[in-house]
Amino acid sequence: MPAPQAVPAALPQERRLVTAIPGPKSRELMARKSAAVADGVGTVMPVFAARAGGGVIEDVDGNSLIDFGSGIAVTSVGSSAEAVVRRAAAQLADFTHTCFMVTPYEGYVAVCEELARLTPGGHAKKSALFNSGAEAVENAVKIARVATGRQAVVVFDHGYHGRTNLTMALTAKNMPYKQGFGPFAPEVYRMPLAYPYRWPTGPERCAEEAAAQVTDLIDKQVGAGNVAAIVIEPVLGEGGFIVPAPGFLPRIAAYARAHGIVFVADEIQSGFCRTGRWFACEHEGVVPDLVTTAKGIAGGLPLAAVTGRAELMDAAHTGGLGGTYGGNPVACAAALGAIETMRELDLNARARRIEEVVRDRLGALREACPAIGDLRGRGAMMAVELVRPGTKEPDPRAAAALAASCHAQGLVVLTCGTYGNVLRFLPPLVIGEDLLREGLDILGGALARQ
Ligand code: PLZ
Repeated sequence: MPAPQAVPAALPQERRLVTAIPGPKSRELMARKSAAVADGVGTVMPVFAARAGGGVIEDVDGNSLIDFGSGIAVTSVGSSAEAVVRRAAAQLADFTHTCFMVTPYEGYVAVCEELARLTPGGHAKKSALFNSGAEAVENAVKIARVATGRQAVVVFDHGYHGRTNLTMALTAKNMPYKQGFGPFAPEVYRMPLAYPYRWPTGPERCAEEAAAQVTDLIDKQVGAGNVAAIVIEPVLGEGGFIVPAPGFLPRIAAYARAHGIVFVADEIQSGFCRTGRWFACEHEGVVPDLVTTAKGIAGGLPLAAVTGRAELMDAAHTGGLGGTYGGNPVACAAALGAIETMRELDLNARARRIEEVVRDRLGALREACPAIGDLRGRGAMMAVELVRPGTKEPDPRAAAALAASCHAQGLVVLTCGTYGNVLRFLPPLVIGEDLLREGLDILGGALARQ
């Protein structure tokens, strides 16, 4: 079998601007969007996609944009990656759906076998498949509750876990995720996060002090014996690409273990090679009881999973977990193609190389640009936090202006962060180094003009 291709041959890997951004066809489609699509569904750029692959997105006007977003960390193997298309197309021709809960199929089982192999820890593992990240997180909480007989769920400042009712409650940020959508699910307790850049006493003691605060708050306010699960992103995504101070995750995991609490790593954004390891927990040797995955798992098709200790996963009664489409056969075929691509092309190594290039370029810029308060991240999950020069005061307007300038020059970048002042870089892991450097040059130019 030929090795999976990184990049579709038919899609030139170049930035090419042939109209203003957005072009006339995108403007026309935006007008139709405004008339037909609910205003609550926003878009980062008013540009409509026609084709995408490798490190580029081609729009309906023939512009080719450099992609530093991967559709929010989804197309790690590239959009329409060869092995994803090949396997999904074959599955489409065979059958599109039977419902795994009615007449099962091999692809679902094969994805669960891969998840058992790839997620951290050598213990016996099982999985259940779902459609979205939020659904996976909800199910992790269901499993932790039924396994422990406890109700409370502990989450963290700056955490993001989804937009459904329970996951809105788990998510930290009010606007835009929660405002007006309550009441929220009960028994959710939010704890301080070891955020090195903003820790009051500085980064050195951050892990230890934050972990002490968390365990003290749980003990005093919740009672460890009432906690079913601690849910945390090993590298925080929407909340600002925050890498918790080293030592924080292992301390929290140890506390969970000591008190019979299920430690859930939400690896929906950080998983599947994004940070240069299969899962971000591995950077600190943390073995979670349950892992939630989605996004990068299936090369762009909707698929999500909860994977974990077999005895926990088996705690729910038969029929207690499921959903009509969970583990759709086409999505499972795509996942097997995506995982094949990650292995064959060693995308963990590519993510680590992307980190090197980004740190090299933006690290040099940092000296000259006092608006960059922090440069952080792991692998191909990197970000700059923008502040008013000489202070740590968040500057969301600078982030928005920089993003707009990049967009106008054909570079897709996203913002994030509790204060909206973080620019994040999530290129497909298969992006060519020339395109990566060109994108960083655009960004560098925009930062220098700040
Ligand atoms: N957990 C860690 O990053 C999704 C959200 C985009 P779904 N992040 C992108 C938006 O504005 O809706 C995410 C995540 C982490 C859970 C989720 C939720 O995954 O597939 O969007 O439901």
